[in-house]
Amino acid sequence: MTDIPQDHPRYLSLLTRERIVEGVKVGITSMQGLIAQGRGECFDYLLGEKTHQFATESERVAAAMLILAEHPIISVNGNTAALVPEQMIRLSEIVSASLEVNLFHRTDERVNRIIDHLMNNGASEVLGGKGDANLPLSHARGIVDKNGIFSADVVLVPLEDGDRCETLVGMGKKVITIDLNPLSRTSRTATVSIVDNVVRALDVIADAALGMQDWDREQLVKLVESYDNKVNLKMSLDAINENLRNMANEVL
Ligand code: PTJ
Repeated sequence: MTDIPQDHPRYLSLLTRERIVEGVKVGITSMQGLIAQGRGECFDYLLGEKTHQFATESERVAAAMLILAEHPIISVNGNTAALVPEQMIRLSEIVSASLEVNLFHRTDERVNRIIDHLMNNGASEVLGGKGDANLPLSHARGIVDKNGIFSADVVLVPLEDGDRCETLVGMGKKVITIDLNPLSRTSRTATVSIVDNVVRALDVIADAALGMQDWDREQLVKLVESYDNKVNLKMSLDAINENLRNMANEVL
């Protein structure tokens, strides 16, 4: 990995980039994952590279939804495996969710490498290796585990490509997404769309879930029911607009 000096003004962003590159080198992340990361970086820049209040709100609702779920699953792809393995494992333990590898650019080799990578990072079980059920999709993201995503009631899908999110919602599941692009089909079709960087979002969800451990079911349901995803998405676009207006004013 390239040595990034800690005093570099873009240290965190460059470190994240290095992690993705390393993921490609060791066969965890797809080449297309590099492009996805670049698109994400661009939206993060427009958002001011911080977790906004609207994101914290959707992250809290995601936490409540995961706690309420009977069979929650955290879906893992090549980007999240490279960027946030420990955070995904931590969240899965706090909300008692299973981890499942589900890839767009699927090869059995990469699925197994990601499973091994998560196990080496401390996961006790990782689904996705069986691929014994199919979602109604014409690409490899449709290959899932019967006792995993196929039978889940709530699925957290960080960094998605749209199709599967729509299909899962169509199957009656609640879908929580983490996607820096509020305009993506994923963000527009999810039940809860978290417009935040996955490297920041997962710990916010996990910490929120820890803070809700004493809550009763009624309180959790109330929080989930008070949430409006469309209003939240609008707030993210308003934040980008305002940020751009401020930056334009600074130029002159
Ligand atoms: O590992 P695979 O084969 O399953 O492939 C994974 C990728 C991500 C390559 C695949 O799902 C894909 O091509 O996704 P897209 O269509 O490029 O969409 C990825 C979305 O994630 C885009 O809207 C990006 O803005 C967003 N994104 C990228 N990096 C981050 C992000 N969102 C949050 N945090 C990030 N770090």
